[in-house]
Amino acid sequence: MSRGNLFSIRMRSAKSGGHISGAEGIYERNDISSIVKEYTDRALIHDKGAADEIRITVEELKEKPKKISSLPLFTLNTRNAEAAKKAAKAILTSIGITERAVEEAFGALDVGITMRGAMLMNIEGVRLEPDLLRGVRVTRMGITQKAATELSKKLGRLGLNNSAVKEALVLASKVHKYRMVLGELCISDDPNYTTGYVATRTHGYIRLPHIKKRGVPFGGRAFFITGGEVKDLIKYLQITPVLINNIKPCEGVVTLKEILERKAHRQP
Ligand code: PML
Ligand code: MG
Repeated sequence: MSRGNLFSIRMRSAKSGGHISGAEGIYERNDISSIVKEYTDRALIHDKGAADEIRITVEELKEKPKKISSLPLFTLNTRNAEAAKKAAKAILTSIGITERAVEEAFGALDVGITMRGAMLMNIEGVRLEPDLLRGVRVTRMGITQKAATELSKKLGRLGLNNSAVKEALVLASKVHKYRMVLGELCISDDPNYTTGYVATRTHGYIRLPHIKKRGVPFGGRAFFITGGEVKDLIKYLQITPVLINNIKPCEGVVTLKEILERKAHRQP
């Protein structure tokens, strides 16, 4: 990704007005037609049903992307939704997010509405995004070809080389680069995808298997944020182009205790 201008390619699809899927990346001009095909195919065969509306945006970036590393990735051995929630709570409260906020986030992700974007919550659980129905969609992020190959290799060793993991890791890595964001909770809205994650700058990206029961067609993301200008944060999340060019370790299954203890040895 060195020569020529870069393009943000974004897709979102809907059925009867409801959100079905989204995908996003930063690519070179030569890749545009194959990516548009890939995103269209994906929208047409989604587990949530075939979309009746697919919107694809191809836009040249006016700004050079900021290059960042991915968050390190871990998986916990959570066996059911209760264990996943307990682990999410332990990790998120260890950095100052209140238990109430984590409860609020789980509650809001469970009401049966899938927002297009993420919720923004302060550490007390108060919603701060200007549009409570749409949320804030993170856009203009991607991964260099070299880093993508490296990530596929590392995830492949763990049997995790799929687009759900890769795209969520890229998104979370962009989000957590911004200091105002303390933590994230994500539950997939795909009915067949039951692994969610929490992320923080100190702990990394921690996958939580069985966070929801198979067949549940809703989910979403909550970002827990601390003091600062919400409009600057939204501008960063939506507008600032970010490219992952370095991959941090991707580890297999670890214990919650290890995650909580490792925190102390990491640079925030
Ligand atoms: C989604 O795209 O709906 C969210 C995917 C979360 C991926 C969690 C993981 O397996 O790491
Ligand atoms: Mg999804």
